[in-house]
Amino acid sequence: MVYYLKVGDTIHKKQHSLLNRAKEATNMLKEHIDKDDTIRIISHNDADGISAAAIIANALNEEKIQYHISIVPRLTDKVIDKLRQEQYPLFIFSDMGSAFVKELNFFKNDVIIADHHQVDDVESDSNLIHVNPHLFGIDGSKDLSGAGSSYLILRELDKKHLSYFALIGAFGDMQGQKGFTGINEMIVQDGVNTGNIEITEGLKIVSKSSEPLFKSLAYTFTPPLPGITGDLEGSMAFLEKTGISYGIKFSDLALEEKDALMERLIAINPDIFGNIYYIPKENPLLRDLEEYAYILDATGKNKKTGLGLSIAIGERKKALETAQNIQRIYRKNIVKGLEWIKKNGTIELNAIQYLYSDDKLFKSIMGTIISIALSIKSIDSSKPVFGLSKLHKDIKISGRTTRELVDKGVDLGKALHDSSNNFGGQGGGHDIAAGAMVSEESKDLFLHLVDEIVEHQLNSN
Ligand SMILES: [Mn+2]
Repeated sequence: MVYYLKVGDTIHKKQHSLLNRAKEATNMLKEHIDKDDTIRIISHNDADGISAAAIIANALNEEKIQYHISIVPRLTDKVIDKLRQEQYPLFIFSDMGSAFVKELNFFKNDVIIADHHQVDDVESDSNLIHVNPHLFGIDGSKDLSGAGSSYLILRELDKKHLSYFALIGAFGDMQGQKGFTGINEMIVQDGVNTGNIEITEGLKIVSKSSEPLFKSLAYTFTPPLPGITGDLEGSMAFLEKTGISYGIKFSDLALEEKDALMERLIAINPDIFGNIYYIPKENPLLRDLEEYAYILDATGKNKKTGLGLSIAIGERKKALETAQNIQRIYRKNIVKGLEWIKKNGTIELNAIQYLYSDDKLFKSIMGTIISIALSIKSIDSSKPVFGLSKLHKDIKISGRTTRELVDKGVDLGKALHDSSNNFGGQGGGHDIAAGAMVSEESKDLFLHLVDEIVEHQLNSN
């Protein structure tokens, strides 16, 4: 008998398979919890990775289980070799690990990978459980974050109240800005059902009650407000024209001023009005999930992941103050980076464009500034863009493109994976956003190979 699944059923089936795989990981984790084992956690240093580690840490705290966390910028053979010497009965790799199944298969003890980056075609051994949406045909760049994957391995341990961290991770990886889809939607429902998330409609601008309005607007990087985003003077000029004092905080505006501002901003970008997801019981600075993600992002990008993590496991007051200061500096640097891009532009090859800087200031924010520059159109988006920065004797590459080019066949994760391997480097990630590292001397040849690969991706689609 032949029968056809409707689209909805297919999606449901994929989600079901993913949840089954997560269940296997839950069982493995449960065994170690029951034995009172100390658990080793390795996670990524961005907002998603910190959120992923925080979900696991909060869950283990509740179970009174000890753990040891390392937050790293990327997984390398060297990191893995070192971890392999350690005697922990269970290793959890969150928001990373999927590209290293082959290496992690060599671990004698148990391993769980909870990731959402692209996967290699490698079978996992019996003591390794690999949770990743891509394994089941679900798009991990859109529908589930690394924190989401980590949440799924804990969800059935009565941890649905931690679901909001999965969404903070999703926001950190630019997944929720236009609404949540797929398995992320189910996670939103978990948060709403447990009373940990509420949803309201409003203006999606940042720091409404902590910064003067012109900064709130200029530091609103998503959704983009061309002419205002990343441009403090542009923001002041806009407010002057609107007849609103730029030094006042949004939260102190009169109702009719808020309405006037909303109308003018919606005319620039309708996405500025939309769903706001918030944690009702949380401190005002962290209440909005998206802003929570931006604070974690700022700590991660400034090598203060310990601070980000401690906030996510409950530290407030001084920790939050420090994080806020770090965020202020971080935002200023992003504005500087955007000015640099505006002034210098990109260098075009056939199918890609790139920019290069050896300024230390930009090395940790390159990916962020090229994403924003694309969105406010200070970089033309018709070709994928690669930001290169110097890191000791290596070149770090961040690639970003648009959903339109992905639909035309572009896959940056694959392009950077294949090209960097060719030069003895490492790379990978998502179709729309990816990263790599190669040696300085291979920079030009590497760029030409990436260019050829992307050209081929576009032609063979
Ligand atoms: Mn991630």
